[in-house]
Amino acid sequence: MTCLLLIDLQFDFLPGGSLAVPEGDAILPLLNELQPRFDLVVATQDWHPAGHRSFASAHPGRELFSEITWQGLPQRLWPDHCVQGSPGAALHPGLDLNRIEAIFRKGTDPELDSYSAFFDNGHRRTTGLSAYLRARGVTEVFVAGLAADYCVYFSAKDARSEGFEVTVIEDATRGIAPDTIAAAKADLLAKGVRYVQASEVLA
Ligand code: VGL
Ligand code: ZN
Repeated sequence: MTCLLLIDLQFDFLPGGSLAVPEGDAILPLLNELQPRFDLVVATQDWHPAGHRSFASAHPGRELFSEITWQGLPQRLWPDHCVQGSPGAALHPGLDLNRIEAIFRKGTDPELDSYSAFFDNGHRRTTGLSAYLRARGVTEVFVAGLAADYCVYFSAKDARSEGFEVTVIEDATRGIAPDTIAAAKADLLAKGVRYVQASEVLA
């Protein structure tokens, strides 16, 4: 069983959103074309309560995009984004939702960030995604969406450490910055994650 895991295709991560990933909207048609090639399609939503600790606005005097230590973990300070129920948190209508069997929400703990679809950044709590995928007989997870250097990266890393075969569909992702995109790819390749282009999946 193969699963396509579609990460955080929400207005706030797309051009015009508060934490826009460059060209994030360019991958939507490709993601729709890819979906029928998989046994199962699952999506995630970054879903923060207002005033979330990953927001720079929750740390007066700290600079936007700077990195602090919070609860013993490195924490980058983001613009307010994906606030629960806000328009920016909605999945983009350009993404075909009909084949998506489940949507896993993450980042709901007000004090702790969660880049990965599987665990919060401290690996303190599971989202239940691993158990769900295993119960559905999934052995191979393909990851696509946003952002290549944060939520796609951490989701692929956790999927691998949870024992799944993992592939990142590289041209079906976009990232925030070239240096962190490259570092994420190098680390995932070293951990046994495969990288392919969408044309290889569609062939
Ligand atoms: C993400 C930063 C903060 C992501 C989520 O979806 O990659 N990045 N929250
Ligand atoms: Zn977030």
